[in-house]
Amino acid sequence: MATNRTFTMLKPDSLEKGNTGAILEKINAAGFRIVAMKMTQMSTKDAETFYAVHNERPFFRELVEYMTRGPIVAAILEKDNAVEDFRTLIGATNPADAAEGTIRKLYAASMGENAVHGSDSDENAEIEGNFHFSGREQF
Ligand code: RTP
Ligand code: MG
Repeated sequence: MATNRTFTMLKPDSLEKGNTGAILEKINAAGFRIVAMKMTQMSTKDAETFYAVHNERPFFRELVEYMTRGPIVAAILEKDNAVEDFRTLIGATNPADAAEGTIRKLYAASMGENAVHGSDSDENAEIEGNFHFSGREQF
């Protein structure tokens, strides 16, 4: 995968609240091209694997419960400087700290339920995109 790609998930709270369309519109308006997308639900094992880097953290079980409780929308996005620009678009992990107009400021309830995921490096974008999508699902 090219390094001008990032990976995102619209987390279960976004789908529960009916915010899927509004969030995708923000992503589109910010100039990201969707190169893979699907609605899916992570199993406990999926979430434990995806978030393995956090498995010693006190919030790990809560995070796995949250991410598995309902469907998500997973997508790979393409744009120049995709990883950094997408992190800017979504805002800080804690919506209380997120800048005005960011997706988390607009749509996230709390640090634990923060609406969207964005990869934190080109390397992780590739790993995470390949976790959810086969090669022939990436356009
Ligand atoms: P993400 O990976 O989802 O894009 O979020 P992030 O980089 O901004 O934050 P990260 O440190 O990677 O944490 C991953 C997710 O774990 C949940 N979390 N809960 N209750 C808490 O203190 C806490 N801290 C983190 C959030 O859902 C966060 O997005
Ligand atoms: Mg992260």
